[in-house]
Amino acid sequence: MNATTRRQKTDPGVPRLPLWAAAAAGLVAVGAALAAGHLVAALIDPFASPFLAVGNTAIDLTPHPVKDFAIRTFGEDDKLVLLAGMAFVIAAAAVVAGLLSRRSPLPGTVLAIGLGVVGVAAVLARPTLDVIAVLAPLASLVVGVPVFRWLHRLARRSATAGVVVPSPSPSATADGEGEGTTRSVDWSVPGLGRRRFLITSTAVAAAAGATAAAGQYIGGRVDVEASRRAIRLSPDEAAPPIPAGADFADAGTPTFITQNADFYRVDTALSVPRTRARDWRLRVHGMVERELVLTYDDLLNRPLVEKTISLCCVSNEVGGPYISTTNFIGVSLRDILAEAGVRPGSDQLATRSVDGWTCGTPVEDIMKPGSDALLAIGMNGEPLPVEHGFPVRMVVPGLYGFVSATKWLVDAELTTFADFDAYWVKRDWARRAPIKTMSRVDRPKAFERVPAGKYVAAGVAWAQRRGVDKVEVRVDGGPWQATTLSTEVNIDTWRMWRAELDLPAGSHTLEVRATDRTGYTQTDERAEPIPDGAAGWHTIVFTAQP
Ligand SMILES: Nc1nc2c(c(=O)[nH]1)N[C@H]1C(S)=C(S)[C@@H](COP(=O)(O)O)O[C@H]1N2
Ligand SMILES: [Mo]
Repeated sequence: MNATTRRQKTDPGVPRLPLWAAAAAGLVAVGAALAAGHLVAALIDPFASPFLAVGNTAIDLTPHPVKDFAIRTFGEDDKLVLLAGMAFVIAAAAVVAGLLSRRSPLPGTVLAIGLGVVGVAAVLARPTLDVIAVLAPLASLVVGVPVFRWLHRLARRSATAGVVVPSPSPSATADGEGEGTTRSVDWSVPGLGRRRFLITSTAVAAAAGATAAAGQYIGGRVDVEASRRAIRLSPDEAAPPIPAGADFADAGTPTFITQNADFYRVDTALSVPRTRARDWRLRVHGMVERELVLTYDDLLNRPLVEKTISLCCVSNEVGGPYISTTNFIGVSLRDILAEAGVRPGSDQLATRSVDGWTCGTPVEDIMKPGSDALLAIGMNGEPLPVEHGFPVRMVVPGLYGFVSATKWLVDAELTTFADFDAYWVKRDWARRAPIKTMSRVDRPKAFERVPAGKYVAAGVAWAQRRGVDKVEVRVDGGPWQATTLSTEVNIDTWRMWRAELDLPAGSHTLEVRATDRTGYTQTDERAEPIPDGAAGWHTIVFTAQP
């Protein structure tokens, strides 16, 4: 602090910072704060990064219609959109705070402290973070506030550089010599202060970038891919080979087995949890005769079975894409619960992932003979892809993913539906959600133009645990006509259909409905995905051209 800054404080004519400098000071300081927090988080727990913690809390607090909209609109990019949106909001707040601080650094300081407090609260609110994780947002605070004030001071000098400063002797300002020059040294050369501010803020921004990158690198150093690559899975009981004619991919349906890279993904994880197989433990506890703690090797030492299963998401709209089919490799969850000994009265298995997501599954769906409920460790011969739950996830055929398919599984507690509400149940989704019998048109696509005359329409249907017995279509509300079904693989997978249509030129409507093996036929009564799955006939409007 020199005579200059002291005088500016008392001088009512203190010049205001240029807009760009005020905005830059706010932006760079907030960037430095987030970067510092990200690096410290990497050393403790990557999930403690203030940016991620705030994002995760935002996801948890988002009202479900908005979340639903995000999943529907952005699909698998929903998280990217959220992160980008958060970055935008934080940057905008930083710029606004900077602009409000053109005279005094107070508004920016208040914002920096406010952001730090939000970060601390977000970290404390994460169920799976240790208290020590608050060091990360605290690091943001400790860096953000002083950096802002420092940049502000520099910017103020640069602001003063271009204005006429009252000085005891005008010549002193001009030549920088003699009595009274100490207070004009910073702006004796117009533009020097501004250049210094530019250089400093650019350097701080670069350092922040490097710090954030270091945090990203260190946080990702748990080499989960190496852990995956080291694992070889050979099931003791392989799934029967997929028969010829199991799909009509040449007519426009998906392939029967979904490639791992194409398998739909739905979860609340902003950054994918990374647990090495050797670090993985599952605790089975609660209403059991004896607690179990299982390691990955324990699973490998059990009989490994392979089951072909179609998994689908309750947030799928009628006609939506969130269903995929894979050969899951895993161990029988029924056997594990039997070993732990489920105590009478327990009707819910509450499971939790390493990032704190929770799920509740009816015990009876797991314990039914032949339930095929799995602790899955593989998909299509490979260890689970990290985004699909590596090292271990749950799969229960016949139930939507949100009540059965916990990824990155670490905890399983036998409890009751009366005593525990899982993540989505707290957000108004159903406690119990068996998959509804459903069918979808894949060809033609909505509003497609197709040649008039003979035309092959095709799609998929599913009714896990029951099996698909019949799929019918109708054109323009006419009579329902039978379709040809693909070879059935098992009752827990989708089944493809194809139908030869004769289309006059013009605009048409195509509707589809499936009948499952209990004899139930889908009705036209529509239901929204919330609370327990969409219902109704998938309807396509398209045009046949002569
Ligand atoms: N840990 C965790 N597991 C989860 C979820 C989640 O958000 N977190 N989402 C569930 C939902 S809603 C579905 S539909 C399935 C999707 O599994 P997939 O992403 O492998 O297709 O995972 C389930 N398991
Ligand atoms: Mo889901």
